[in-house]
Amino acid sequence: MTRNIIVIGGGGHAKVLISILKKMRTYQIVGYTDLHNNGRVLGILHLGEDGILKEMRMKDSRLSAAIGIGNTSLSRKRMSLMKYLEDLDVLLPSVISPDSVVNEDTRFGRATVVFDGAVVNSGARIGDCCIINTNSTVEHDCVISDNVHIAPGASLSGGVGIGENTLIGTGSTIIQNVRICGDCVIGAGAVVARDIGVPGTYVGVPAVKMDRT
Ligand code: JB2
Repeated sequence: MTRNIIVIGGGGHAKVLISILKKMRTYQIVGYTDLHNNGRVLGILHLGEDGILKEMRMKDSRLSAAIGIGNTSLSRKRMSLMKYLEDLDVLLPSVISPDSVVNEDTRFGRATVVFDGAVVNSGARIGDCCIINTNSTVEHDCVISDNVHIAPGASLSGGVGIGENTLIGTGSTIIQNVRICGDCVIGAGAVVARDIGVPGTYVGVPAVKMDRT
């Protein structure tokens, strides 16, 4: 039986999420919420702002939502939106593209999304509200904390650990068993070969901390 789902946000990230939800055929997409009316997004209507969810939840005890905001400047907001939705008792399923590869013995938290072409290998543990973006790789036994964004094409070798709120940039590479603490930004194309224990922005090959962070 299909369930009703609301997409939170109506930008580019939401557009990709909507196309994946359509492919899954598990959910009926009722509409999207956004501060602005961006018009129809892949045919999906703007419902209004997030406040509308309270009324919708009262009418539908199994109402689900998927957070479709990936903008790095709104990363903290993703977590506060998740809390808001939890308080409303809205269901927050993980959304896993049928065109990703997710192997046996993997776990995903609430409101986590896995986009097309991503590979998540056995033993990986992924927290709440994470984005495993297009064509990224999370190898065996990686442990990813809450609100981590693995950007398109990034590659995590086996046994990597990532702390909360960290962004692993597009096309970057994290060598096996490396630990990266929370609140880091790993720049696009960087290669991280050693543990990072201090929050900040790290760029280059091998990745080094930028002075101003
Ligand atoms: O509190 C909010 C809120 N704050 C901003 N509630 C809701 N429901 N929506 C909110 N928004 C909306 O999120 C903004 O009004 C905007 O329409 C949307 C964010 O869209 P934007 O195009 O800025 O980013 P995005 O998150 O869709 O995509 C970014 O991140 C992806 C990972 C882009 O950088 C993409 O290129 C990238 N792939």
